[in-house]
Amino acid sequence: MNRRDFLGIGATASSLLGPTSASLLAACATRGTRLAELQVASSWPLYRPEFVSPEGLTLTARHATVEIARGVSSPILTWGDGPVGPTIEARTGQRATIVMQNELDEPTIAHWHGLRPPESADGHPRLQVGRGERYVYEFVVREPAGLYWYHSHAHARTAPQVYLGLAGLFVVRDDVEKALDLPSGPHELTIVLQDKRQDAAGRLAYVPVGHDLMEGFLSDGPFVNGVRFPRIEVEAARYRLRVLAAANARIFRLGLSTGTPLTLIGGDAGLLDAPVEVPSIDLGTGERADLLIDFAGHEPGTVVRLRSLPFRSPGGMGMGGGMMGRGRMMMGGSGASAQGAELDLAEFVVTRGGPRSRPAPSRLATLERLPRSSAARERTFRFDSRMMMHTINGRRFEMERVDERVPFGAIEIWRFINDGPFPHPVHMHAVHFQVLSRSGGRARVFPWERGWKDTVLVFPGESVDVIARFDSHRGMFLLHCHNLEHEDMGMMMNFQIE
Ligand SMILES: [Cu+2]
Repeated sequence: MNRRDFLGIGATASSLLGPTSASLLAACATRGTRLAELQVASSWPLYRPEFVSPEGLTLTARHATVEIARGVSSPILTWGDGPVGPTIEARTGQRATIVMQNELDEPTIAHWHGLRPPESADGHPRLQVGRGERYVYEFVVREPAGLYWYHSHAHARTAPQVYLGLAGLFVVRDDVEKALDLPSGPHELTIVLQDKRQDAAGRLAYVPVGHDLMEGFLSDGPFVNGVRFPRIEVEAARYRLRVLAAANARIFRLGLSTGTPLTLIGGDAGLLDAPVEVPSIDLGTGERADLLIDFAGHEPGTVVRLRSLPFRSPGGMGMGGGMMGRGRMMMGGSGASAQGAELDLAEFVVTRGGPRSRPAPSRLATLERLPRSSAARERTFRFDSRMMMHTINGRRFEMERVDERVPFGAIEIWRFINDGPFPHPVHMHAVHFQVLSRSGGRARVFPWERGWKDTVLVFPGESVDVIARFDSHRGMFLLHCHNLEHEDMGMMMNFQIE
């Protein structure tokens, strides 16, 4: 990254968000601690965005001010009325006709993460539109039932725009899912996990400096559906909890304060073949988990916290290779807790008895497996971060440069190698993939990586092989790190399916 870009990020953010001086930030951090206690002490209900159809939908990107905690308002960016966008709900096979109208003071574009629309509807940053302009999307939703999402893919401005609210969920339903009779209606919860910093007045503050631009922008404030540490009232019944990790840089190790295992039924791009019980699930930005959680047997008044459990993350700043353990470790008054620090995200409060829980189905979906032997070729992508540079195979993103050419219909193995000190959630547009293997580092494929995926976490020292069939559409698509600061700073490349 050159110096002009470096200043560019800070300067644009500050014009949107106010003063940036170090002393003010330090003061905010001190007062922010008290603010945080206040906000946690009187938690705010979960924000539940409205459900909308993808047919004839208009999403207007605009500035707004909304309540993000009890008595705390903040300027945000939004595609609807709230701190996350409306939830788009579609059936497999349904046609999406969506107008994205830009009323921001800067360019933007929407990308449908996990869907595989044609190039013209994929939200490549070269398609971004300026204030007062619109972009029209037309595509068929061909994906299986799953939790997908949409977010800004603005050129070098994805991080601030997503952070400030330009993200929403895209739920796809199909007959396979319907036949399973999973918890639905009020017993299906969809949530977006993020972490955010606030200034002394509680307003969202996005001012990345120094290490924020290397590790990514980490914060100590847990936000769920755009609201700080919300309270989610539940019956003593089984729930389907569908989770998107959408922080700028934080990786969540999702678990419950009760220590109850999570029943995992789906991942990024649909259901697994069978449920699996796990103590916790690691989600990097862009990854999703479909869970069953049973509150049956809990007395009214019981509080169960959804939390990110502590884990060791290499690459943390000045902590001998990452911090471990309980509690928060503040980094230089910046209002951040380290990657891997424990963080309470939301609380479920059991308010009354509920219907008797049915057991989880023993079989879910039938998944086609792509064997390693089916691949026509392998390609290697090395992700590295050093000297304020984030690169893939030594290069930063260039808007029009085609870095790889893949024949239409080919099956290929793509190997993602992390040579640097920070984790990278690697995301592919245009395809779903299966994770074949992971060597180095954690050296295994996890249960939540056994279905179709579009994003995979690659920790330092790891090499992860994924396999995909490139048969959605011809055109130019993106491979990138979904750490939003890494992405904005160029850890992204184009591949052409031809
Ligand atoms: Cu990255």
